[in-house]
Amino acid sequence: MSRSQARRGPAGLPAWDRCAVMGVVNVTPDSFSDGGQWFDPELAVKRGLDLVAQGADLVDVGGESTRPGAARVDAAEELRRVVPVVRELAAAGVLVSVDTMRATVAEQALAAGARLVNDVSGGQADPGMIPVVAAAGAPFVVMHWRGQSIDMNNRAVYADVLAEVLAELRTGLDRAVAGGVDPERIVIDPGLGFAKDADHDLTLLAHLAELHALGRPLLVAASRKRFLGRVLAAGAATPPPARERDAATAAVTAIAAREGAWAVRVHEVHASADAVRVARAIETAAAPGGPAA
Ligand code: PMM
Repeated sequence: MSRSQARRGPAGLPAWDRCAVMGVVNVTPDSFSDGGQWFDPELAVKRGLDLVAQGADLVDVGGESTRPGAARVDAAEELRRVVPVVRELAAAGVLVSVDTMRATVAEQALAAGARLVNDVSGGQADPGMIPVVAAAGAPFVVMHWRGQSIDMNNRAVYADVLAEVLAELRTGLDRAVAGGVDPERIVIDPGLGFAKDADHDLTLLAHLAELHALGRPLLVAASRKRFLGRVLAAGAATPPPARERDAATAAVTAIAAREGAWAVRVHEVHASADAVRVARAIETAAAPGGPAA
């Protein structure tokens, strides 16, 4: 599959001629990367609009932290956090994605104007999710996931991480399609940091192009994650904090764009928006009849 074929997005969303940038707004008190910063709904809406001004093509709104060890929030609280923010951003013309493992949250967020359901469990956490997504005809992210965050690090055991993630993603895809989700609307995601240690994440990034074997658009969400902290620590005991990992995140964005990812999911949009545009310009230059021709 060529890079531009691989980059084609899911049915039901606009098409971009480059890797898209999904900005993150976590309406949570406790996310590892930005916990508490956008917990107030007004600030969360403002943040979403700022991310669009910085070049985000979509904004992913979530109300539940999935950091390793995180406990779940209840559904009522998640709804209270997410739905008003989705509604306001959608009303302002923002293309909104909802980051949730709960069918009720997905359903109400779609009714409030969300256009994409980003479920880190790929429909495994809530048996109601796939029917809701199928009935709504919504684009759906199926991420590689082995269980809830509370103990996911215990599941970071692989003989061959690439082969196992590919096989488990294929199972996730099949599960969604069997439940009535249009395959053309499915996006896959290797789930960096979810039941994976830093070496697993790096191995998956080294073989991103092989994930195109699944024939679906690819979302890469490396932003500020632990593996970047470990790389940047370069052997020192303490990694830099999450908010000091944005340049490293933009480096992954450039690589993901080069490898034909459909989109990257990032907390700080500016540098990644630049990176995807530079990657696109280089791709154009490489094509026959490129800019110098
Ligand atoms: N990671 C987080 C949250 N949502 N969604 C997808 N599709 N892929 C991911 O890797 C992913 C995600 C955790 O990061 P955050 O708490 O900083 O948002």
